[in-house]
Amino acid sequence: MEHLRIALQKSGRLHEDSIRLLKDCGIDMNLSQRLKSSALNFPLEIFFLRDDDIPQYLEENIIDLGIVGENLILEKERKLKIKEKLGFGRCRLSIAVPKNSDYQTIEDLSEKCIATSYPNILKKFLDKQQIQADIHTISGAVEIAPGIGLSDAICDLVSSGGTLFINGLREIETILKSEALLVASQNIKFPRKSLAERLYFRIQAVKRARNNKYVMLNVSNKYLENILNFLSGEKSPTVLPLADPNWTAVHAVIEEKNLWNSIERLKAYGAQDLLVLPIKKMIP
Ligand code: PRT
Ligand code: ZN
Repeated sequence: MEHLRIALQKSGRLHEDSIRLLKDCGIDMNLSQRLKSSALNFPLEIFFLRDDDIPQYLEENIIDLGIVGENLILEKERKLKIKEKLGFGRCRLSIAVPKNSDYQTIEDLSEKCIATSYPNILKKFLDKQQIQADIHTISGAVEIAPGIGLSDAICDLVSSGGTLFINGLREIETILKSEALLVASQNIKFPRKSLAERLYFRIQAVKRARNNKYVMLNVSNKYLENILNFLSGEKSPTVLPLADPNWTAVHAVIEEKNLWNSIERLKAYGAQDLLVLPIKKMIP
């Protein structure tokens, strides 16, 4: 039987969340095999690779799907399809300068040297801003470049900002916001294509569930209309009678990112006894 082939990062910042995503999609795998593993309950082979190699393998059709940072996809400029944003591995690609330097804006870096592992993204950005600067490509430890006199500034990934701080650097410009992406080879052939469709369906159900919460509340009938009016912008709520005929239960799906604001509004409109539950899967 033909198997779909997906590549995940072997180790590093995307490894665990990528595995968790597949597990939440109901895929069981044997993690003791370090290079390649077969799912136990889905026709899927999982390859564990360095993230840098994944875009090329996809372009060459050696694998069908991969999970990598958007930063890498934009830098490598391979022919691929972006299928899903996955909501983890969030970071930004920023330009930073020594904290005691006079550089304040990107214009101040004209004719200066910027060290980076992202020369393509940086060049496009500088061209767009019509800034002439010298790009010095290095593959790692970019943050030490100004300190050892290799460059005037750096362009590197930042998440907490701790690395910049420790190295006496300060951000002056964010070029890109990035998160992990599910990417696909441009040319997945049948029957692997229909396996890929099955996996996309599962990933979407997991993503939707992660982005929403199930809220249950009770409301006195005199305030029910307020609550229903407020929730009408969300998914249609479920309305259920309670043992006390003057009270009603309302169940609704609420977006995680607005959750606390919504709860405060619901309370203000007369909701009581609220319960917020995680959703396992959400299938339209
Ligand atoms: O071995 P392999 O080549 O697979 O791994 P890698 O070392 O190239 O990559 P890895 O695991 O460091 O990162 C994989 C992906 O995670 C990146 O391509 C990004 O999409 C994403 N990601 C998210 C990050 C960060 N956050 C991040 N903070 N990648 C790198 N960093 C580095 C950054 O380069 C800097 O050195 O962490 C440092 C800054 O972190 P803070 O928290 O101090 O700001
Ligand atoms: Zn890498």
